[in-house]
Amino acid sequence: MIDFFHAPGACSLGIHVILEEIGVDYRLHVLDLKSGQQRTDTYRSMNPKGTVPAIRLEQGEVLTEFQTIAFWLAESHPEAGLLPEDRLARARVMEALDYIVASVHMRGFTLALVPMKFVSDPAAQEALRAHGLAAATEGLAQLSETMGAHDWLLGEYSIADAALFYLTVWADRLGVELPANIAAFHARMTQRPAVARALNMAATTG
Ligand SMILES: N[C@@H](CCC(=O)N[C@@H](CS)C(=O)NCC(=O)O)C(=O)O
Repeated sequence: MIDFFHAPGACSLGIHVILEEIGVDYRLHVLDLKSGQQRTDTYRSMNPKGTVPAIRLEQGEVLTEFQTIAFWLAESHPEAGLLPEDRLARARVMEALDYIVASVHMRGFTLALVPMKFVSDPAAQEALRAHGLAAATEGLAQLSETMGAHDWLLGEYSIADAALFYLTVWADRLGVELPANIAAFHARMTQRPAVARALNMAATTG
């Protein structure tokens, strides 16, 4: 069975959605990031980066990094249809995933949510927060262009939608207004049984 390391309110929500979508058996390990459980020796002996998401496979191999975990899960469960078969379409999914995680999350939302991790001066924190919010807003506008009139980011539902979903949850938390098509996407996502299960578990484990 897969062990899944997750924290309420973190980007690991996207991996939680993917695990529920593919319907695989997994053990949920909930970490409290505020109290620093990700930095304990026990956790770091498994994932030295001290981050979530992480998964430990049945054979003991540990996978970290959102894009890698999402790809591995989708690739291992082709019947779930979370990665297209066409090579260019698969590349487009990876392109979107990388933009969401490496750019919009790490260079936008992270700065807006936790500026205190980077600078101690309160005025500098405010400046960083504003910069992060602007980058997050710009990223969501780019993703809105990509989605256009489709129901899902790239037309067909994929692992990129699970990643976009956690951004929309963070936008809501920060009061960032979503472009209309992304707001409709967020509502559509919450109607999916897999997403509802992940959100319910987050509510009961938070
Ligand atoms: N590049 C990593 C980023 C993961 C990441 O930033 N995770 C955050 C939660 S959203 C985390 O674990 N933060 C804990 C910490 O920084 O102490 C990935 O793609 O998985």
